[in-house]
Amino acid sequence: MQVPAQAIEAYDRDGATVLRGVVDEAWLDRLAGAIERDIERPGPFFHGYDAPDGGRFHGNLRIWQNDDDFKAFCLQSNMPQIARQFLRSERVNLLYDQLFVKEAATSNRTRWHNDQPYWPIRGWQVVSVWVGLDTVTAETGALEFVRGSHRWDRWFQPETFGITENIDAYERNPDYEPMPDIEAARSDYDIVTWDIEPGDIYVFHGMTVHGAPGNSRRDRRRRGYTVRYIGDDVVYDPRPGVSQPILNDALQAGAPMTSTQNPEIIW
Ligand SMILES: O=C(O)CCC(=O)C(=O)O
Repeated sequence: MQVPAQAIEAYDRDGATVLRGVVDEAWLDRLAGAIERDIERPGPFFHGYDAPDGGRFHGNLRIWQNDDDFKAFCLQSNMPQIARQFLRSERVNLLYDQLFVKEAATSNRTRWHNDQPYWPIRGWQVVSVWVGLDTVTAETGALEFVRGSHRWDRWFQPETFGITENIDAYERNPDYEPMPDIEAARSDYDIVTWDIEPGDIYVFHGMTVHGAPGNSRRDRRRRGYTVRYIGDDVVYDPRPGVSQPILNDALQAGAPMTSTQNPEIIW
C-alpha cells in the first residue's frame, strides 16, 4: 500500500496523522478474536483496573508473542509496509504491540505522555500505529495529540498508565522532566484529534505528546490496538525510568535491535 504523500508530510510536521480504512474486515475479525482471548486469558504483561463508573480497562503488551493472530498482524499485514514509509527506513523491526480496551463506562483518561521515555531505545525512526476496532469519538476515547510536540526534544517522566493513584511506579530519571498539566491548560496547546471508524489507524511518532479521554458511553466499547515499529537508526538504550517489560536481555547497550523480541520484518 502506497501512503499518500500528504499523510507523510503531516506526520513529519505534526507528529501524528490518520489513515482511513487501511485494516480490512478479515484482519479486524482476527484482531477482535485475539483481543477476546487476551481478555479471557491475559498474557504476562496484563494491567487493568475496574473503573469507578462501572466499566473496566484492559491493557496488555507484547501480546504478539502469545497469539498467532496478533503475530501475523504485526509481521505480515500491511502495517509494516505502512510504517516503513513513515519511518523512511530500509530496515523495519517490531518494537512491540499493546492493547488498550476501555469497556463502556470507563471514564478514566489516558494521561498525557510521550512514549519514548518509557522505552529502552535511542533513535528518531520510531512510529506507532493505533488500530481502531470500534467507532471512536471524543466521547469514547479518541486519541489527542499535541501538534509538533515530537520536535520539542522534551523527555517527560513516565507515570503509571491509566489509574489515578500510584502514578510514581517508574524509577525517576534525572534527565527527564515532569509532564506539565496539559489538561488544565488545554488552550495553551495545539491539540489535534480525529474520530475513528473500525479499520482506520492513527500514526504517530514516538516523541509526540498524546493522551485520550475516557469512554463515557454506556453502550459502546473502545478497543485500540497499537503496534510500534522502529527503523535503521534505533539502538538499544536501557536507562532509568523505562518500562521493565520492554527491556531486552539479549541486547547490549548501543546494539542494533534485531532479536527474538524485536524481529526484523522480512519483506
Ligand atoms: O489508547 C489509549 O488510550 C492510549 C494509546 C497510547 O497511548 C499509545 O498507543 O501509545
